Amino acid sequence: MKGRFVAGVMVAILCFATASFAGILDEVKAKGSVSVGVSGKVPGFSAPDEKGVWRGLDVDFGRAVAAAIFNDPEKAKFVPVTTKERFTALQTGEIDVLSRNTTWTFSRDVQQGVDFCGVLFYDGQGFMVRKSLGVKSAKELDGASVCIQIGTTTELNVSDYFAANGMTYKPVVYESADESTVIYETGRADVYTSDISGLAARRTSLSKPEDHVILPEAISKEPLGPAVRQGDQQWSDLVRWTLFVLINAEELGITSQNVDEMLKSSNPAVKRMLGVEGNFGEQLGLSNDWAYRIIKNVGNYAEIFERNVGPNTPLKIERGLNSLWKNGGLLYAPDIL
Ligand SMILES: N[C@@H](CCC(=O)N[C@@H](CS)C(=O)NCC(=O)O)C(=O)O
Repeated sequence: MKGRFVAGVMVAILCFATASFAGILDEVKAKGSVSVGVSGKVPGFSAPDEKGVWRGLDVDFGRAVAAAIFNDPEKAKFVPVTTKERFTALQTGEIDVLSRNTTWTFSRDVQQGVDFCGVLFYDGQGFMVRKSLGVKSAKELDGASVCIQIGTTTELNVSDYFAANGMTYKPVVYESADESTVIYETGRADVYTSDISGLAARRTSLSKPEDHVILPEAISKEPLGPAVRQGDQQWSDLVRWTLFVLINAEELGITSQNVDEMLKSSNPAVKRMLGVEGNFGEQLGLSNDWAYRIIKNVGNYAEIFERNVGPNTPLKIERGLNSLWKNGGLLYAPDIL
């Protein structure tokens, strides 16, 4: 009896151990797609276009992860999640990766069971107002009504900023982007506050974008990046190194257009990245051409940036902080060595 009990316990332990070894990558491979949590309402970052095709920087990051695993960016399945529910969606396994203009903060990293995998877009919080108000600086916003999305870093930053400047404001809170547009367009709030990239995005969806101005102040740091559930190192490494591939590919001059040519490069860094030398892909649980697949299917960081948010898009965002370190920006990725 005792022997049977011990054997039963052993089987249970083995099953548990096997189950816990089947990490997210194995699950993703088994289901044949990666679930990517996005906003869905931030043009340039994540939103379906007029044909229903998902577009945006956050979307393309999800596609890069799918390309690394499946050599097929279409294997990324986009799941809209609200600001409030995004971390729960990650913890419950509803999504495998969160790629949703999400700021890396201490409490999210340490308390919420979330692991940030780097910074995809360096941003700051700003303010947008109607031009007709004649406001030129955030310091002139004393007494204003400000629309703020709940479950965001925006809430605390705005309260800190007004307090630090001895000003008051009337918060008008909302849960979804659709509500916010109505609140702001109908004049229930004087000011719209969010990440500056989010303001540029929201402005494109207003009835007369040219009637609105983004004020010059950035009142916070908003390092926006992809996140995964804490506790699966292999998965976290895969997502982190997907981001590093995008950045390093730009630095090495590898693009979706020249990547086949680059397979013949004599530069050792290029050879390692493209899997011509070494077994870096295998070490991640992927094939050795994982980075080639990312670049071929989705492009490098510059291509993704220009296509979705750059000066030739409706958002018209300059590279600025999101330039490579060599060009005076903050994009700096460790090497594949
Ligand atoms: N980066 C901030 C703010 C993110 C955020 O809330 N952005 C808003 C404004 S751009 C948004 O995604 N709205 C669209 C939506 O909820 O679908 C955070 O992580 O808390």
